[in-house]
Amino acid sequence: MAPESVQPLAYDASSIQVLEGLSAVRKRPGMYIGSTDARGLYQLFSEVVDNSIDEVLAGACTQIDVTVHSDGSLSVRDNGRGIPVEEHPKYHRPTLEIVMTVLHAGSKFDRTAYKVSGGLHGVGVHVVNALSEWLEVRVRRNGHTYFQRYERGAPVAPLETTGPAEGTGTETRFKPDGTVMETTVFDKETIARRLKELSFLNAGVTINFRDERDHSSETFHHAGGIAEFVEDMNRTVTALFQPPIYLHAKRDTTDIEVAMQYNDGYNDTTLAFVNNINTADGGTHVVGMRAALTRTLNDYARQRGFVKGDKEGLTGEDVREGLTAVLSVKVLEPQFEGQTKARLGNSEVKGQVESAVHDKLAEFLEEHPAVGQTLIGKAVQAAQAREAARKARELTRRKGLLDGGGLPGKLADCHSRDPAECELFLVEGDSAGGTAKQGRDREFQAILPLRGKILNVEKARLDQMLQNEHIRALITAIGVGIGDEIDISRLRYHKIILMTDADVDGAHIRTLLLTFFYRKMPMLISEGHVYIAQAPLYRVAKGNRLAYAYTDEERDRVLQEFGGMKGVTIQRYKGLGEMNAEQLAETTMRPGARTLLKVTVEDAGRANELLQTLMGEEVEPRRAYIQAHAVEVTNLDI
Ligand code: 0RA
Repeated sequence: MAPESVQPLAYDASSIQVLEGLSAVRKRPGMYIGSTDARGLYQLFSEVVDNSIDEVLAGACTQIDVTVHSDGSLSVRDNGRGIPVEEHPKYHRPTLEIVMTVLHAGSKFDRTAYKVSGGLHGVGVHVVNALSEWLEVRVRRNGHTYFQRYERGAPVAPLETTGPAEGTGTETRFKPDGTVMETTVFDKETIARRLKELSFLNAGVTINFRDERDHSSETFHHAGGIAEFVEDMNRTVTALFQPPIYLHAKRDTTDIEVAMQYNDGYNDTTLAFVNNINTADGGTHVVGMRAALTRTLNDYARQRGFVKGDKEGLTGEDVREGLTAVLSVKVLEPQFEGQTKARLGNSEVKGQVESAVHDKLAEFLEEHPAVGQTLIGKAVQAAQAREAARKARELTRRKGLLDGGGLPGKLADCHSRDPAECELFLVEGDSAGGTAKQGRDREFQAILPLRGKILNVEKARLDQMLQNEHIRALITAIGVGIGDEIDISRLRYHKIILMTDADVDGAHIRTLLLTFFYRKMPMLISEGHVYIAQAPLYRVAKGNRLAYAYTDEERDRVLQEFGGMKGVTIQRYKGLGEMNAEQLAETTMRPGARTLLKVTVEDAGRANELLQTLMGEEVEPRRAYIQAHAVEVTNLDI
């Protein structure tokens, strides 16, 4: 049966099933997309884009156009094969309609080998449809253009053929439904960042992004794939060799790609992806890659006499010092684990990645001895520094600093010993620290004042870090330890709250602290223990009425509520220190009254990148960045 001859919608058994499915999604959106805030909205965008990316993975699509329209809708258009419109064998309706209303196309049609499963990934475009005020799909296939419109997930008319078509492809345009979604405004930067990432991960695809709201557009295309990704990540630092090492191999059905380059810094920045999904918490693929790196470089170093036979070898930390890498694997049936489904669980993948990376890296080093020498030189230096760090740590332990034995003198601890209810405020400056101490609830709120500049951990090794008084106090107060010995079960406060001034210095300290957590205690962030306190910018009073405003817009709203400027006093807080204890408590610290922002891994990553650019050695990108972002830098909003 050709789709044109499908009868008008009738309320038969299958359409009732559709409506029930839709109302289940609309009743509990969180079950399908995690939440209905900006994150949930982003899931809707991801779902639609990932479907087009699946066509790229199938080798059937070369271009994707993403547009945020001025009416608030978003469209994704691809030149893939087009969603099938032919009658579905089971449902006796056009497959397109079934995909849009019931089925999870990715799993039921097996159009590509690599698909995603588990958690929030790949829930099906019918979920997007159910959460949209309207959705329109256009498919080009068999020389025709097909069109169908849905409202809140239900078709408003049968699939129609609207005219002839050249080529094939799918375009989905949807407007998120404000009655079920808390947020309906797409965030341009988040979308652009993901599209750029996808263009690196899928070498050769062209992704055009247009935002009609500000008439901007950008094209992402990277023929060099993840090798260019690594170059981009290293653009603000000094790379030790050019171009990045690129390895590609298959083991069984798993496809493995690695790009890596070392820089003269000390950190390991490895981004890992499974079927184009970022696995921020690592997993078996990352474990396999690390094992391969350690084994291959140790073999190489011994064979060439860089490490003598009886000497202890290079550790994993040694060979990862200054490493920037992207690992991208394609796995047939990925299992995503952990609270945020950001860790790969498939046990077979470890051995596959280890074998592939070992073989290909050994081969590469054979053929590029100069690069091999550079790598080993760097790792041997790291091993020497590790020895120095161990000595420094032993010294600190003897002083009782790392085992919680002696808490730092500056810490005003709380009474409770139940970490789940305890909060640690990291406060900028001794004076604000004093106010916070008076304003806190000492039962469960602890205060640690931090004065002056915190050490930039981007530029310091562990031994140097441990010589810094602030860093030592921070580590001791938090309780989890540092380096290889980190143990999150010893966390003393489940909320660690950054409370800094709303000025440039405050932004700087916040960026440094976020970088510290991102680099040295990343699980505190990924498990949601790090927060930013929101202090008010204004105190607005009129007669016996009083309000605090956290933004300029809020201040204007308050002024309107108060009936204008007459008799109003506005105080602008330049720092936390200008508030008294009661004010600070009631605006910023007391649960119920305050607003806390939970820091995400992405927030912290951005802080880290910003810091690298601002503090990095490469002058040119720093100058360019400061010129381009002059306003934001003074108004850092993380
Ligand atoms: C099922 C089967 C085939 C393609 C698709 C779905 C498909 C889905 C989407 C979603 C967005 N863009 C898409 N492009 C294609 C394979 C059809 C065939 O073999 O012709």
